[in-house]
This record gives sequence, C-alpha cells and structure tokens, in this order.
Amino acid sequence: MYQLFYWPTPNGHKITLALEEMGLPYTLQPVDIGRGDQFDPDYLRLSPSGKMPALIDSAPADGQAPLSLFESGAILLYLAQRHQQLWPSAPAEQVQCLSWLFWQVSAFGPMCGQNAHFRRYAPMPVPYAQERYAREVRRLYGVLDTRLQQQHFLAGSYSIADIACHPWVHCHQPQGIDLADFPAVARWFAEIGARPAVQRAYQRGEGLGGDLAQLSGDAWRRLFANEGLALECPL
Ligand SMILES: N[C@@H](CCC(=O)N[C@@H](CS)C(=O)NCC(=O)O)C(=O)O
Repeated sequence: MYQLFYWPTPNGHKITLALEEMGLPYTLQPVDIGRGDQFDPDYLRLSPSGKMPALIDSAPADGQAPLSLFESGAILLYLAQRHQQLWPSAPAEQVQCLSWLFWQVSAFGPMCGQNAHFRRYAPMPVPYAQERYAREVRRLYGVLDTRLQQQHFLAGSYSIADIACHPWVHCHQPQGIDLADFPAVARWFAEIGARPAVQRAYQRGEGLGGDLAQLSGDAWRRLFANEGLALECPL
C-alpha cells in the first residue's frame, strides 16, 4: 500500500498517473501548497526540500520497515523498477527511458514552471525573463515534437518517461503553447489522455481546490516570498 503526499499540479499528477496505470493501491494525503503544508516540520521529514510529491511505501519488497521517498523522478523510477511496469524490458529502451525522464525533471518541468511563473505570477512585468523562458519552452516543445515524430512513445514503448512529460503538456495553455504547432506532441498527448487510467488519475485531483490560477495574497507570499521560492511549480 502506498501513501501519496499530493497536490493536483504537474509533479503530483505524474505519480497518480503511474499508480493508476500500474493498478497499485494507494491513498492520497493532500499537501495544500497554497496553505503552506509543504513547510510543516512533519512533512519536511519526508521531503526535506519542502516540495510535493512524496511517497511512503508501507510494505517494501524486502519486507523491511516502511520507506519514504521524494522527488517525482525518483518516485517514478522506484515504482517502475519495483513493479516492472512502465519500464522497458530492452536495455536500449531503458537507456532512452532514463534519458527522457531526466530531461523532463531537469529541463522540461523547471523551464515550463519558470515560464508560467513569469507569465502569471510575477508581481510586475519582466519582459526579459518572460521572453527568455517562453523561447526556451518553445524550443523544448520542439525537441519533444522531433522525438515523437521518430518514436510513437518517448522510449519506444509507453513508459514512465511519457508519464513524466504528460502532465506538463496537460497545462500547455498557461504556458502560451498552441499544440497545433507541435503535431507529433498533439498526437501523443491525445492518445495518452484517452487512456482510462490517465483520466482516473487527473480526476483524483479534482475538488481539492488546486487551481492556482487565482492565488490569494497569502498563498502568493507562502509560495514565492516569505517561506518559499517555488522554483519549478505551481502552474
Ligand atoms: N523536482 C521536484 C519539484 C517538485 C515541486 O516543485 N513541487 C511543487 C508543486 S508542482 C511544490 O511543491 N511547490 C511548493 C513550493 O515550492 O513551495 C520534483 O520533481 O518532485
């Protein structure tokens, strides 16, 4: 049984997508990042950098004590390797899966997050930053599109690499991206989005109040000023 510390943002969706696709039992523990739950000392023991998601595996494979982990990429890799799902069997595809997973966590996610920050949350217009991140995000969508013209899925077969990227494309509109400009991404996005497990995963977050489009002043300060710098998310 898994306990997922979660809020309905792209990094949270990655893990519900994986758990639903793998058919694993889990409970959701909301971490309201607008309210500052990520800074709670108990939560910081699970996720020392004060970010969501985090996961507890109460019954690890070795039968030892429950273990916890943080960082969405580490969680995806742990689940994929433990359950041998969404993880290619061929070594050549595993290498591709790792490459695209790390590309997502180190480039695509953070740059989309910065782009959204300067488009939606900066307290004053910052044209240099807005143009810089908009240009980089567009370039990264081009990288994704080129890959998906060559391969049906990022690592050949459907994998945690696709799961990691999908929630960020899910919020392409606030990033100022028109998927008509990236037809291979649009094809891939629609196909994965039609999967019942993926639809269930996105629905799990509905009703939690995670729409951060309208941040209250207090939530803005918690995320971007006094306590945190929310460098990657929210969107
Ligand atoms: N690299 C981390 C990033 C996690 C992250 O930035 N999470 C955001 C929500 S999507 C968060 O917790 N923001 C709250 C804050 O920064 O205070 C991961 O992939 O798990």
